[in-house]
Amino acid sequence: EVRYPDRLNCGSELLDSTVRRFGADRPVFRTAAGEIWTYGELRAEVDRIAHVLTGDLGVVPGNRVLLRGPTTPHLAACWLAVMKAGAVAVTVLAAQRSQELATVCGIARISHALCDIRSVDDLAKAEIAGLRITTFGGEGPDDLCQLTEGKPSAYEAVRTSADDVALIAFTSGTTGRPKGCMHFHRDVLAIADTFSRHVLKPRPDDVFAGSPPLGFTFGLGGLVIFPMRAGASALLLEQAGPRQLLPALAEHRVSVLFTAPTAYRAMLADVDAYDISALRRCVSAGENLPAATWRAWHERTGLRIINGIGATELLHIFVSAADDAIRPGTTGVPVPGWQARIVDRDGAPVADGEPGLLAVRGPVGCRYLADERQLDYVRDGWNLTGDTYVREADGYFRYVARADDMIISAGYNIAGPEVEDALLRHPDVLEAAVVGRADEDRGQVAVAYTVLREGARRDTRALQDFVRAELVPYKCPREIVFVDALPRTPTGKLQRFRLRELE
Ligand code: 3SK
Repeated sequence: EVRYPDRLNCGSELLDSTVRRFGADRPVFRTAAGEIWTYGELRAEVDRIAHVLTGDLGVVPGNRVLLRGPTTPHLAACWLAVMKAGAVAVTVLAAQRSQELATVCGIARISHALCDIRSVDDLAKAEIAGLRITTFGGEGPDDLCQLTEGKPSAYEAVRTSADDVALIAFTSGTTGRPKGCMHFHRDVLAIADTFSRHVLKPRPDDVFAGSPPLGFTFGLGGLVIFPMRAGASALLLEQAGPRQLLPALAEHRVSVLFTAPTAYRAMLADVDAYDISALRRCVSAGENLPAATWRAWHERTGLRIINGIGATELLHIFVSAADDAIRPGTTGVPVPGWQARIVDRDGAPVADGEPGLLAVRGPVGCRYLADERQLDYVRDGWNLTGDTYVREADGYFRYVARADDMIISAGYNIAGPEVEDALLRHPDVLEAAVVGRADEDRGQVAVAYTVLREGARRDTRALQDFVRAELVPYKCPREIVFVDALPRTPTGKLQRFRLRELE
């Protein structure tokens, strides 16, 4: 169990305490352009911003501050300043547009925004009543760069309670209507002191990098909270697609990588061309990691991907495994500090080997802001993640599907991810998504939306024969639909419901 003092400010813990433990001269953030920020420089900038927030902008503890922009040291500094000022950070994705921003601001009753000058147009267009927008990275008199000038480079963090809300993370899930998840100051540290400390085991000389943006808690944890808790540094990339990641890993000697299964798969095409010998930890989350991708990455790089399941509701990863404990094709075991079990729709435990709903509890819990869906997510103190899983006899948790993604065909259950995994073992297939189509005779049949590797031939029969050779024939997709890309959320999650709408 992780325990914290009653008075706790996570921004101060991550910054001031780390400086005390490791010194101010160590690097904390790097950029693709070669910029390096030390912990001391970061602290000075964070403290100046905190002065602007509480002085010029009149922010008081508990005010909600929207943060928006590409992944940069300045955005991270703004997040830390909001923490130290005792305000509540609402970090949104640079990809979110005016309508979504207006919805988020309405739900979270946001009073202030700190926004990268390059991302301000959509926010300004949303014309949100009562919202005070301050830009950073610009030149005008109202830009943060001007406002911080001359401000003291020391700021005493507000003595927040461990249970004060520190951030509201929005999830639209894979289906729409955003929900705001409130997380406390202690939650921010708890994800570092559970998953990062016990599974990732970072070292102060590690260099972290990855693709998830800071508006997605996968990225906030992997690129800010975990490296800073360990006294390590992070390479913050504004462009972090598979094409940019590989050269960045090589050039900056990255040792810890956070990205999604599709990125690992896409990087396989070019990975041999880069020296990624500094890499020692590869984390995959955000979506199920197909065993085929795990094996291909291992074969090519010798690295064992740390798979994990996390959720915005629970801030970060709660089931995972590292090193020799990894079993490809499973997600892993509950992270120390967490408990997990499989239940049926009434909440009763399900036997090992049988599919059911994943239920977890631990140091972080789901707390939706003013949303009745809280009652579906939390039952009897257990968080129901919406995933169907099997707990194997050895205690490992194996992903089956999102609970509403099971295909039932002539009485047989078909888990889309199992068929996708089989398709991904074919050398021509880059991405696959398998959904159900209504069928008069069978109730549903499986249809596979497939993205081929460049130059591969569209051969439906060959792919169906391949799946039939890998799986029991009733799981073979009735139709293969070839597409250029799969629909995804801005955080990269597959939107199967969009494919189902096409059926
Ligand atoms: O949503 C997810 O899948 C996720 C994964 C890891 C860490 C955090 C999150 C939100």
